Amino acid sequence: MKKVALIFGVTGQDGSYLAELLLKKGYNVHGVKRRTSIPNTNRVDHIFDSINFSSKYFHLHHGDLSDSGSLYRIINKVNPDEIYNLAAQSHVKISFQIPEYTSDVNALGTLRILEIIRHYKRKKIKFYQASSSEMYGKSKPPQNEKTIFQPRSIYAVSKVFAYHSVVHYREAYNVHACNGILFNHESPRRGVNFVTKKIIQGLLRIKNKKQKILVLGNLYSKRDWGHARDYVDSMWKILNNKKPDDYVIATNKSYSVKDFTDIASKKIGFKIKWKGKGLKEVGVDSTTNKTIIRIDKKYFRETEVDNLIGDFKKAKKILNWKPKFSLNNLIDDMIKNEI
Ligand code: NAP
Ligand code: G4F
Repeated sequence: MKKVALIFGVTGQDGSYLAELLLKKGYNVHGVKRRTSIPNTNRVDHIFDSINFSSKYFHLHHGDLSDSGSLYRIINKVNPDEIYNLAAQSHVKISFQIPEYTSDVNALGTLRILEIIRHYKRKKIKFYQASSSEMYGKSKPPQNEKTIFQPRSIYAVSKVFAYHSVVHYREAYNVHACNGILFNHESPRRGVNFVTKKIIQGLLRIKNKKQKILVLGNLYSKRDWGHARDYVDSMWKILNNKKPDDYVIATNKSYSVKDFTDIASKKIGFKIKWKGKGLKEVGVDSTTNKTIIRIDKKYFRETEVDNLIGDFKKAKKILNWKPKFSLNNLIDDMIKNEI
């Protein structure tokens, strides 16, 4: 009998890679997509037959984390062995603008699924929650499973709620529920308004004379960037370990947004000279002497997370997980696919 997995957020970056991984492992994969006015399945179209709305082992269902009835209906219909909750309003900056919606989907959405699992009678469902390094906020690096959460955005606050709900359902109701505390991970499928994708897309468009300037926010925050392909592998390992638990998934290396820009621009064929300070700082292409990068305060956050470095020793020891992609390989992969 094939195992059945249900992925909330299957149309997102991670959901699409996870669906591929589970199909390769022989699962029957069901995914939940929300209703949108234009198609939102481009990341899974290659495995999904859009005319029949399903393929042999891959099926899509309409649902929404803010709609308990849809969650209940889908879980009952699919009768899954494993649920991966990757659905979220996942943009930190946007959570400052839509805090109530972000909390409803990310925090209460997770609780809604857990509550259905708690009362589910047909089998014991395993549950994976997409927790985030953003929860650490102000806590000094390196961050591990014991580091306290000091969230700096409603996105992070909503993820802290979801994290603790998972721990609570595990302890109070014996639900096999796990948190993957994933540090930033990117890929060719990354959303266009996250900084890595924006930098690579912007620089390539400038190179091809389709865009004149790349406008960024804070160049000095540091992130621990891995590849989404490596990270979905950890999700499966976390959920399929005998004892349900919580794990940090990271590379243990951190680079600033400026470092990332420098590495990517060199690979694309620019030699950037930085001039000026603060909002007046600019990146000048040494070959043409043209300013190709400038700063705008609209991309700054009211409160920033300055430095994230994940200590993934626990995942290495217990799950035998470690990242395969370096930052260089990640940037190469993103550039190659963008071209
Ligand atoms: P993503 O590309 O933004 O994907 C988010 C997914 O959630 C999409 O499929 C989206 O649907 C869906 N979604 C949004 N609101 C929904 C709702 N109300 N009901 C149902 N589905 C909804 O994010 P990602 O980068 O793949 O990240 C996956 C998860 O990991 C998220 O929970 C994120 O917060 C978390 N996380 C990400 C990172 C990272 O660096 N990537 C790190 C730590 C944690 P549409 O396609 O229709 O928008
Ligand atoms: O790419 P970002 O928007 O990612 P952020 O805020 O770190 O969040 C991502 O990682 C989290 C894990 O830690 C996830 F939970 C979350 O769902 C998401 O996937 O921004 C990275 C850094 C920030 O410090 C931001 O201030 O880049 C800085 N930045 C500078 N200029 C910019 C820009 N960010 C964006 N999005 N756009 C800019 O123009």
